Amino acid sequence: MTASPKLLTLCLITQPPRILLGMKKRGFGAGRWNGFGGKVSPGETIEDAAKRELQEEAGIEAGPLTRRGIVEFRWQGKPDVLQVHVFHADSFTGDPVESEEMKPQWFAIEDIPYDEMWQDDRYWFPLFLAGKNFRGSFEFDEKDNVINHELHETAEDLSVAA
Ligand code: 6U4
Repeated sequence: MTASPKLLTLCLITQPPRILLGMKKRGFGAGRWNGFGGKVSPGETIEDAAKRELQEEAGIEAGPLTRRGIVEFRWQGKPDVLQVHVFHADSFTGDPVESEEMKPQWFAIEDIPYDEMWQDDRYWFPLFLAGKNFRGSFEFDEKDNVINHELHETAEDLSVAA
């Protein structure tokens, strides 16, 4: 049986030629570079959660956020489904600061450290970076290797709440 998906956010700031990523220091995904985000709290909109997590983890306030992708993750033999809503901002206020959860760092977009990120990122980041909207679904084995995936660009306006 498939459980109802858990809603999470992931926020990426780009200011070409650079992108802001954070090293996750603890909890789920620790040791990987990623965007900033986490679980949507009860009663909170997904976009408000994206803003809150960016503030909590990187100490910055997002400018206008655009939802660009919806990606589902599942693990072989486990019922949980994570539905991650991927947001983009190209402006923010404040200076990125290290939090208990994340260590922010700017990377050149051409040097994104895919080998130290979730494996799915190398599939959908190119669509994200090309300005496309996308939907996808990834299945991992117990070592977090991608064993199945589906990914497509979508013409849907994802900025409108589903
Ligand atoms: P709180 O409630 O703050 O403890 P938090 O622990 O921050 O929540 P967490 O760690 O569950 O939330 O959030 C996980 C973060 O990792 C979210 O931003 C979504 C992201 N994430 C999860 N699986 C991912 C994957 N396969 N690829 C990816 N990001 C993923 O790029």
